[in-house]
Amino acid sequence: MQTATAPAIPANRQKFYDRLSPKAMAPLWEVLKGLVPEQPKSKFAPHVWKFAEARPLLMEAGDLLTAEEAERRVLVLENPAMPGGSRITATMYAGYQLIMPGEIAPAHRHTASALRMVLEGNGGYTAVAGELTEMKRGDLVITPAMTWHDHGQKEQKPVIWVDGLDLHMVNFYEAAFMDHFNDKTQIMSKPQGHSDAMFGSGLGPMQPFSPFGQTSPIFNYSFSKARPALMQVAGANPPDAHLGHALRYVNPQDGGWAMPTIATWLTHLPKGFETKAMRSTDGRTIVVLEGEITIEADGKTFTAGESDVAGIPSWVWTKVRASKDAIYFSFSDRAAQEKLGIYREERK
Ligand code: GTQ
Repeated sequence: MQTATAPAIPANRQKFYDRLSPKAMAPLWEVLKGLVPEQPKSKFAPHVWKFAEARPLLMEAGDLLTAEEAERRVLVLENPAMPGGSRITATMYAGYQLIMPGEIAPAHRHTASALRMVLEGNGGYTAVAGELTEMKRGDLVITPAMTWHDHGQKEQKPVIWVDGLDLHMVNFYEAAFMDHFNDKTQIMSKPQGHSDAMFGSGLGPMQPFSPFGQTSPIFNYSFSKARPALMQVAGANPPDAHLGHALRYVNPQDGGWAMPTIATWLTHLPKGFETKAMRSTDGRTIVVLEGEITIEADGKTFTAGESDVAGIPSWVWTKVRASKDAIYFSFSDRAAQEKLGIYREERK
């Protein structure tokens, strides 16, 4: 757009530029404004994906191919401003994943960190680094970088969750590796509940150790713990004007975000409550777990109900209103941005 309004390049300058390009050089002054913008202007659009539309398509995919054939049977949530980009926001990948009864999504590992927000189908499981965890609606299950993980469903109903991965951040740095395990499932070396017992009860091992580096050693933040905590806090305190009632998922090792790149938190808004406008440099994804919200982002209004997913780009003024008592999960690249010292927010 800047080039459209920019004055034509004088012939002598253009001649000079033409001599630069064969030498793999270019004049900064032609591109400076785009390289160093005055403020973020996201290329991405705010958008809501309706679970009622996604679910039947996901089930059709279930008929088309097995989880094993697909490796991961996922409908990628494509930001409408960048079809084919496999991005929900600038840096985050998200998708609805389906496992059919009896299926296994085979074990692999990769540099990208992953989270799952479980929507449907108790009885599904994820195994991470030799430990299995059952997946129940609202559970946040995380897969630290380079840990073996496989998914499956033992019961007679489909399992569906939302995947969030930092793979675009990893790919941006051209730092991505991935391996396949030599078997469909990994060997279980720890009993179920082991990580939670060791790290998730307000206690910790006497000899400090961090099995997953900078990622939290708790890999299932269960909704059965998170929901009552959120509601108890909400019952005892007034909501924050911009955040509502919000609690973040914490790495018990250092008090920081649960994942080194991805910030995750849980919000409750009482029916009728509307947050004040806020904008921040992180690109945010919302998964509605209960009730219904209306999101006003960049001057557009979207409604998101249970299991719907919203993508909100960087630096757009955003307000959220609860049309029904609502609980929703959010993830964003804020954790990475804070480490890089670039995160900013503004509140009205
Ligand atoms: O479950 O490991 O949606 O590797 C995309 C890539 C899920 C996974 C995705 C993956 C996974």
